[in-house]
Amino acid sequence: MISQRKTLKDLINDSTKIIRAVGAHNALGAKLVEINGFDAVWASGFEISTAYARPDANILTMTEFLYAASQMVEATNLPIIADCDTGFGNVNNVIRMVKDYEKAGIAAVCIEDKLFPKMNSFISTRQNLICTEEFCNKISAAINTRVDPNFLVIARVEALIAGYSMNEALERAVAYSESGADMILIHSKQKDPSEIFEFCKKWTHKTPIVIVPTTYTSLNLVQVKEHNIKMVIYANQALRASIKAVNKVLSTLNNTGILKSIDSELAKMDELFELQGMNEMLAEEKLYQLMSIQKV
Ligand code: SPV
Ligand code: MG
Repeated sequence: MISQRKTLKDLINDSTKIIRAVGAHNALGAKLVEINGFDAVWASGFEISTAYARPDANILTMTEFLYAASQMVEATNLPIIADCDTGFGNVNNVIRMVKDYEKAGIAAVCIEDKLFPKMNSFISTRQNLICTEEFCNKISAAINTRVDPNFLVIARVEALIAGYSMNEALERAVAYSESGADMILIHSKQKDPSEIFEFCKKWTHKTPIVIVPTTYTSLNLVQVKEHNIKMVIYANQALRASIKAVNKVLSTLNNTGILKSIDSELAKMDELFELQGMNEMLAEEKLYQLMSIQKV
């Protein structure tokens, strides 16, 4: 757990590296992110909410989000970056959150400057921000509460999502950075990356930038590098891919009534045993059987 945090810190300190994180909602999702060679897992509030079939609007509790993120810590060696929405309330909730997420072995938490209860950034209603001072207090509280300095606090700026000016976004990012945030996540819902690029060009602070290019999908890694962006989060593509795949298979099966018609669309059982760690379990079982035979 400590080394998962160290891994993330080392990646941030490596100036040649762009960190690529992928969203997940459970241990299996995190494992698939790892197997496919990405650097970190984003314990996405949107994904976890969707997995409970509940809106991404602080309907789930911190305990449910933390449980999902903790399963990911156990399942992979990758650093887990936990989407903690607004910090689940005010400064008092942030303090509890940091204590619990740090104890669970999470590498980083991300909090956003919206009013609690938050609303997903792609819904056009209720995108209200809290005032800069109050959010700075939340960041200070998070920084002062952490025990391990490698446990990172990411401050997410929602000003562009909420329709505020570029200046407001920059001023907020400066204030959050000066309150001790380790990274600044600047979010945008535009279809092209121009406002993100503008933000990055105007960003003169050393605090590294994180983006979530859900809507500006043409973005490539050369542009990311050119704009000095340190981390890219592909927040929900894995879950969206799986929903599409499951719907396709179930609709074919419903139409044909023959399992053979969907065979080629399915992962092999062996692949699932591998993901479960079945072979390691059987090897261990055998070892302990041998030990007890040797004792008699
Ligand atoms: C999430 O994945 O929960 C995020 C990213 O916060 S977004 O849905 O783009 O707001
Ligand atoms: Mg979220």
